[in-house]
Amino acid sequence: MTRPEEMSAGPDLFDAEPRDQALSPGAMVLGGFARDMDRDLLAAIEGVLADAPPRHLVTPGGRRMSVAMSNCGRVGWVSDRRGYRYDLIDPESGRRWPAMPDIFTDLAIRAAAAAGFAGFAPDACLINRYEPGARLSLHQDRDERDRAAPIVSVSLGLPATFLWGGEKRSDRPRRIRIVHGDVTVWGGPARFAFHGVEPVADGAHPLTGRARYNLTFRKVF
Ligand code: MD3
Ligand code: FE
Repeated sequence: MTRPEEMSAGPDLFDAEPRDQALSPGAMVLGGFARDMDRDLLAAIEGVLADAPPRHLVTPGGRRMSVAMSNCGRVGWVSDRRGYRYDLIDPESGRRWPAMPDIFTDLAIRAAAAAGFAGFAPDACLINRYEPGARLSLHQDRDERDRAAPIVSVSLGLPATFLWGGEKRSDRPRRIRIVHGDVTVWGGPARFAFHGVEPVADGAHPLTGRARYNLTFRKVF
């Protein structure tokens, strides 16, 4: 894979860290992997959100999430006072979730393959929209029935700091800076690590304004 900035500048002489980073077995940051598709991805996100607007879900404990969420694909992740689940139907509209745009599916498959997970076939894409101050507290993603498939995460817009912990909630998390266009893949031994997102700092991104988007591709069934 070649990226324009590397073709002209060679290695990242001025970066503190390499752009592709193996974090641990099964966990990998693909720095800038989605950058050259950013406008097309954002247009596709807008299309999905026009059909299934982002909403602040309520946790089973009754707390309103600061992140606004929506979904596309065969199934979507939802939460309410009754619990968390994947549902074929958007409870807001009573209709099926919007189809997963081809540009999403293609990107997810390519990123998974680049991280060593050939044959990834996502059936769900959760779309998270963060405004400044929004955060995601430490959690595990364990509602997916397919435990072998990785999760692919695509970040667009304002930067963020991922918190990436261990198998136990009490394991002290590492902080990982993630910027526009970065893609991360979590599978194998990293699949059930605790993780979260620190409150997004205020700012404005040229393409998204005061917002960060994260797409997570999952194989649920
Ligand atoms: C998975 N979203 O929606 S995944 C989520 O920035 C979620 O909105 C993050 O966590 C976001 O459930 C992006 C980041 C992530 C980090 C570490 C992981 C996912 C992971 C470790 C294991 C499994
Ligand atoms: Fe998660």
